[in-house]
Amino acid sequence: MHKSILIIGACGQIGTELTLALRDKYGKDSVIASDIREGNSELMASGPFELLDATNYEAIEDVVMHYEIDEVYLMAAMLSATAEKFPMRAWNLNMNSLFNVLNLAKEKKISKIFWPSSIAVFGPNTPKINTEQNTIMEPSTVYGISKQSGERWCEYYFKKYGVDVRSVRYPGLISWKTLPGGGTTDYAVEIYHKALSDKKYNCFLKEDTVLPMMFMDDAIRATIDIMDSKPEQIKIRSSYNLAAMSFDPAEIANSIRKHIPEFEISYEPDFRQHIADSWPSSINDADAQKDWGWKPKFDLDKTTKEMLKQLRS
Ligand code: AKB
Repeated sequence: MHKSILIIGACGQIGTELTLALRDKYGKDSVIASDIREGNSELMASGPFELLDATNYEAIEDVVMHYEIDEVYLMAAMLSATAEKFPMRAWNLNMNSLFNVLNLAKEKKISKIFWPSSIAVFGPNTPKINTEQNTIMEPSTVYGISKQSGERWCEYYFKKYGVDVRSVRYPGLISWKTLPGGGTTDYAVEIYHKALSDKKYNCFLKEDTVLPMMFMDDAIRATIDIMDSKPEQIKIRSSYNLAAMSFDPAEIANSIRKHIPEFEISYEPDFRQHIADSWPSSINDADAQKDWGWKPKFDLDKTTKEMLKQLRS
């Protein structure tokens, strides 16, 4: 069946790879990339692109009507570290963009939505190890508050208006094509770039800060799999816990040393330490495994091998 897909926030860390993967799967003209700014040359050359502000309902509606869009992936958001600096801007972007697509679906102008949540929905009072799907959720960051509120609204729109919205709580994502921007888990990408360019890295988190992480290929596969699942398989309409691996900065440094023995890491924690300390160390994703067959493929050493290989070439 032919379908038309719109990706909002297509030029960011996830959006870039998601756009390319969906174009591979459905053909380039079926996937419309959009963002507030242009993306890298690979993305821009890969198919249609629209400049689009995720907070502008009419502009999104125009694009949806013009391309007869069926599905929207809303990847535009302000991440945890930047959101602490600009709380109101983060709230406006993260919430208004979500309401825009939820309302388009409520008005039957689109039929399916993907919206990413995050481990940031959990907070300092949440049990840290093997964090359950349903547990104490008292996020203490602006970003986390916006993601938790977003989850509540997604479930509300599903129950009240039958909106087919699907979501996962991404852990920190590690990728080589596009740099992340403004997150607390960004160190796990920067470290590979610095290992290759300088053979050393000054980490903004403490050496024993364990966080849940995932390689981008796994994250893209999870995103496409949950969207491809039958509606009755999606039993959770807020957002699914999703896990692959957990490690601290000292462990990722050791993994890098298997390839670059002289690599050195130092630690200079900043305000992001406080954010990281409020998040879980590991995640229980049994529901995603059971409901739609989720299974990760990349552990830390496999991720390191792939990151160094790709960044070297
Ligand atoms: C961030 O660090 O803000 C994001 C996230 C965990 O959602 N990568």
